[in-house]
Amino acid sequence: MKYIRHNWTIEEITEIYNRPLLKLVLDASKIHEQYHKYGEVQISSLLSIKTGGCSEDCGYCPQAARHQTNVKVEPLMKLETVLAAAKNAKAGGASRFCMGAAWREVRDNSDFDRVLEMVKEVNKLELEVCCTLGMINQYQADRLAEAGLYAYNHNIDTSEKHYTEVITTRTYNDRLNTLDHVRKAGISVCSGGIIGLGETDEDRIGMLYTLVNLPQHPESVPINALVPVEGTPLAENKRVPFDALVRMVATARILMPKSAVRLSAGRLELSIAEQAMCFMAGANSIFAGDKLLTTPNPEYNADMDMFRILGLTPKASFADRQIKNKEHVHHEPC
Ligand code: SAM
Ligand code: DTB
Ligand code: SF4
Repeated sequence: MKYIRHNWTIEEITEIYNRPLLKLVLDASKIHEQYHKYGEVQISSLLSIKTGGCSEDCGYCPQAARHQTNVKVEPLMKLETVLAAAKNAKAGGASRFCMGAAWREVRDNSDFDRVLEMVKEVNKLELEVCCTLGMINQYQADRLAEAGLYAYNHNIDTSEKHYTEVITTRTYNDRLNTLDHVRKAGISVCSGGIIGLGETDEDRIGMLYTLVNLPQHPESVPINALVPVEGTPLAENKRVPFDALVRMVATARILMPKSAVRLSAGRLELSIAEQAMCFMAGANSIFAGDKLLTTPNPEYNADMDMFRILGLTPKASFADRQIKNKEHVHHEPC
C-alpha cells in the first residue's frame, strides 16, 4: 500500500497539481485503475430535508438566512416524504442517499429524533445512507451511528487560510472537530470542498493537504464547483476554468487512491467531454437528479445518456455488494 500516505508535503502536492494536464490525468488514471473498477461510477441522490433559514454566513450558500435569495424556508420534512424520495432514488439506480439540512449544528430535540428515524428507515432500503446536518458532537455522532448512518458529509470547503474570507461564523477547527467525532463514531467520512470561492491554486492545494493528512483519508471526497447564486456574496464569482476542476479531481485521486472522488455541484456547466476527463482522472461518483439541495443539476435522462455514451456503469450500494460478495466490514478504511 505504498500509495496510501498521510504525510504528504505541500511541495509534493504542488508538484502533482501542476503536472502537464494530460500527464496528470494519465497518472491519476493509472492509480484509479489499480484501486477501482474503471468506468464504474456511483449514482448518489441528494435531498434537502430542511431548507433555508440557516444562521451561518457561508458566502457561497443560498440557504443562509442573511442572504436574500429565492430559497423558500421549509421545516424538516416528514418521514414518509423522505422515504418516498429514497425509494424513487433507488429505483433510478442510486446506491447512496444523502439528506441535507440547513442547520449550523444539530440540537438534541425532536427534529433530531426524526432524522434518526429517517436514517433507520432509509438504511432498510439497502442504500448507503448519508447525512449532512452541520456540526455534531460526539454524543450525536454516536447516536447517528447507532441508527445505522453509513456516512456523514461535512466539507472543509477550502484551505485554512482562505476559510475566514468565506465564513466567519465558525472556524476551520470547528469543522475538523466534527470530522473527528464522525470518525470516532465509526461512520464513513465524506469531506471535500468547493472551487471557485476566489481561492488561489495554493488554497486548493492547501485544502487537499488538510484532507490527505487527516489520521485516515475521508472515504469520500466531494469536489464541488461553485454554483453562483443571486443574493449571495459570491454571486458574481467567475466560473472556474475546467482544467482546475480536473486538476483537483486528479490530485485527490493520486493522494487518496481508495477514496471515492465525487464530481459534485457544478456539473450543469460541464460538457460530457469535460466530465469524461474528470472520470478518467478518477472521479467515480455523481449526484443525479435535476436538483442538488436548492440549485439545478443535469436532468436525470441527460445523465443516463452520458453513462451510455461513455460506457459508465452504476456502482451497487455497499449493502448490495455485501449481500452479493458476503463482505463483512462496515466500510473499508482508506
Ligand atoms: N449545513 C450543513 C453544512 O454546511 O455542513 C449541510 C448542508 S451544506 C448546504 C452542504 C455543503 O454544500 C456545504 O458544505 C458546501 O460545501 C456545499 N455548497 C453549499 N452551497 C454551495 C454552492 N452554491 N455551490 C457549491 N457547493 C455548495
Ligand atoms: C457536497 O459536497 N455537495 C452537495 C452535498 N455535499 C451535500 C451539496 C451541493 C449543494 C449545492 C448548492 C445547493 O444546491 O444548494
Ligand atoms: Fe448553513 Fe450549511 Fe449553507 Fe453554511 S453551507 S449557510 S451551514 S446550510
